Amino acid sequence: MTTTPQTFPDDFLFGAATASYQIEGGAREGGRGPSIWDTFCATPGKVVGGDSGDVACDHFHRWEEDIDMMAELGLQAYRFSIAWPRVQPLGTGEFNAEGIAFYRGIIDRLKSKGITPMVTLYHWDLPQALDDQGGWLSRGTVDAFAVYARRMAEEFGADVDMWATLNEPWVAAFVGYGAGAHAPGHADDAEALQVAHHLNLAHARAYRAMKEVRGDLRIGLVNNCHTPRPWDPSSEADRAAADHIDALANTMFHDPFVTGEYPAVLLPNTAHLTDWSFLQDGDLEEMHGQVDWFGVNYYASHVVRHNPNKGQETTKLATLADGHKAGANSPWPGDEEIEFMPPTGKLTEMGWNVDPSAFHAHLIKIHRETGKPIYVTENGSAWNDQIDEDGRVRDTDRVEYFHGHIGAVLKAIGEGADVRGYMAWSLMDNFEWAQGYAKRFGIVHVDYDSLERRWKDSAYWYQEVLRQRAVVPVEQADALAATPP
Ligand code: PNW
Repeated sequence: MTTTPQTFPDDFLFGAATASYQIEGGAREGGRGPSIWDTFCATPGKVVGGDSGDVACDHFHRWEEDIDMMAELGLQAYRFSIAWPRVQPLGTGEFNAEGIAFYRGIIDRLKSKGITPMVTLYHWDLPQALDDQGGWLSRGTVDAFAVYARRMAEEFGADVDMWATLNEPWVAAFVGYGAGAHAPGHADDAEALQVAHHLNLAHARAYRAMKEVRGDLRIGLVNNCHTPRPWDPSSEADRAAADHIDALANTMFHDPFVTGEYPAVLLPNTAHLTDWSFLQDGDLEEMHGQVDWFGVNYYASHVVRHNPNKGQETTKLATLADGHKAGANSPWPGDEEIEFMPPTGKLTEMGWNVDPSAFHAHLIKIHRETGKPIYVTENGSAWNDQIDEDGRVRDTDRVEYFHGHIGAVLKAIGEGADVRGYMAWSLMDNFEWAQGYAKRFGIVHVDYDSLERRWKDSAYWYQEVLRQRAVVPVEQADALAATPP
């Protein structure tokens, strides 16, 4: 019999997360080179509203006040990413001193406020020059990434302990090269599988390179998770469908680092799409054991079933259910007979469901399957936020979402899962990739004309969570926001 504790452990880290391309702007300043997202955004029809990260939240110019705001919120940690093309414009060769100085400033200011930096090396903004040479399809990019990672450890390793190599390789590979809904916009199942493998190899080589600089860096890999449950648990075919999605979404991005193997179903289930000749002798050995912790990004849950008659309509549903544009290409190689059931219940602006119990189950699963420390590196939701006449953003839906999900983390900890931190997605509204600025995930509202930041009710509520280190009741949000401390 386990009971859920009342408060979070003393060493549990509460914070918030962002990513470089989503907040920085300054796309052509400070010597930054172009990235695949600059190119993708400039391609008509790829991003809602033709939006781009050219200005975004203008964090490039406002980072000092943004960090002051983090301190006011009471964040203990801040997860952000380094834009590779800002520190190494072409992805190979010369590093850019101005870009390195920008992140040096951020890290120093965070530390001066007692905020622990958690640095992600790759949150999807690949230098365009590398894409011109094949991007993640090429092993040249894998090796370039390790060189970049080593240099970042040399520059910042004395001040930053917590590092994540890649953010969500599933999205980078299967949405970027499979569904074509993210940069670089390829739509090819075989390519997507090759890229997924190369990303895993890139993590392993970066891990080793950084450990050579400082052996006690804590280096993790951040995975988004899908929680595919079989529609009919008594159906073997539905269970196999769920296993296939679990292999692509989750286990292929942690098993190699834990057991040195890919999940058993992965190669047979995709053999009709690729011969896997990109998986070379020694690759899995290189990956084995090369991780200190896993990041879990959780948003929503999924139910899948086997459906041999799946037609165009359900393919559309499958992609829509994951928030992607309806289109011919799915981000799930080998899903010819797998159908994602439409989400039910209250849906967020992304069309995603709200399911804290699946989050709890996933934390337990990752704990059991990997035995590694876990950090929740992203969790949050997009809603149709409105500024009221009195200037408040009463984002009660977001408070409820956080309440349920932070509660799920505490429950998992009570049951023995080694969860050591929680980063809310996101610190502020920002560029939501293919959805442009239309979807708002922030606890802080951003006015994209004035670039003014305004705390939503959820920010005041989260501030109180951090103060009490407990799951503050939803009902208190209104009073907390009405009379800020
Ligand atoms: C994550 N899916 O992206 C990213 O890490 C963030 O940059 C992003 O803003 C956030 O989640 C909200 O979308 C995802 O299709 C994109 O399952 C797509 C999926 C999951 C996460």
